[in-house]
Amino acid sequence: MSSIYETLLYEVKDRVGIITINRPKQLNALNSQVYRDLYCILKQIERDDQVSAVIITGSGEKAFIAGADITEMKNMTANEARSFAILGKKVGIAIKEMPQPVIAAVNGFALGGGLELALSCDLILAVEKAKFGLPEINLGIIPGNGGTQRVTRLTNIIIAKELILFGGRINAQRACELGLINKVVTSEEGLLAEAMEWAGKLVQKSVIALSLAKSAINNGIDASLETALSYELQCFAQCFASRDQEEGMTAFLERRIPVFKGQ
Ligand code: CO8
Repeated sequence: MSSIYETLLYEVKDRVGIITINRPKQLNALNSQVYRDLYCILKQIERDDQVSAVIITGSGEKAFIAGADITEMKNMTANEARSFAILGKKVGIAIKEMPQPVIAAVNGFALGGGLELALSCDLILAVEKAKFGLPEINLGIIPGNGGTQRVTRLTNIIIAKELILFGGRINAQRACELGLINKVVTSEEGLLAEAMEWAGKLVQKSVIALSLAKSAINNGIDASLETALSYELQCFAQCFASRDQEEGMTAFLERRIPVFKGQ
């Protein structure tokens, strides 16, 4: 595995781009450089038609990401904190807007900005020992990269308040029961294999249909039902401008497996 990025490792395997946050000594804490590197790699992948799905994971055995980097944040002014949060927000928007689905493979602690990054992804798998939480309140701050909003939307307002006001941790099983993550993987070694299996299923699909489905869900969620249904309708119609639609339906009628080309 090689990388031109200071804080990340990146490799492509079977059309799946695997990004590993690589600051194991700091439990992969997110400093400005990580956010900048993540933004650049995501923008690079967005344009890469050889990559049809993405996995984000953390290096080392302990943590996915133990939050934003407290050493860097400690002496920030309010203006500097705003600029830092804007960097994080750009990463979330890049994940939302890229056509490829992004899977978070949570290999340990996913705290603060780490949980927020996972929740920006499309799907989340976690090892049994993973711990989730928004401990910002214990540092005299609040979540700043979507925690107050995404946790509330995925669970409900009182669960979000429990997690954010107490700043405690929950285990992977509870996170799954609350609807914060998709699946708990029992063996630690099996996490990347399972993430690759999920990604492997996704790369068989039409990247156009995947991106339109992702867009309809992500953009519809915050709109009124009427507006969201109109947007879904447009996305549905847009599928019919693709060869993949023709291939999918032809393959069905010819009783064969479709070969989608992302066109
Ligand atoms: N920032 C910087 N360094 C960290 C962080 C972090 N978030 N987490 C761990 N480290 C460092 C430790 O300082 C330690 O360094 P050293 O070896 O030099 O002393 C090393 O990683 C190992 O950590 P521990 O010794 O603490 O390991 P433990 O196994 O004892 O504990 C924990 C693991 C429980 C994960 C513990 O490290 C911990 O509580 N970490 C901090 C968790 C936290 O509070 N996270 C939230 C940070 S605030 C935040 O995320 C705001 C997000 C806003 C985003 C807005 C901008 C986009």
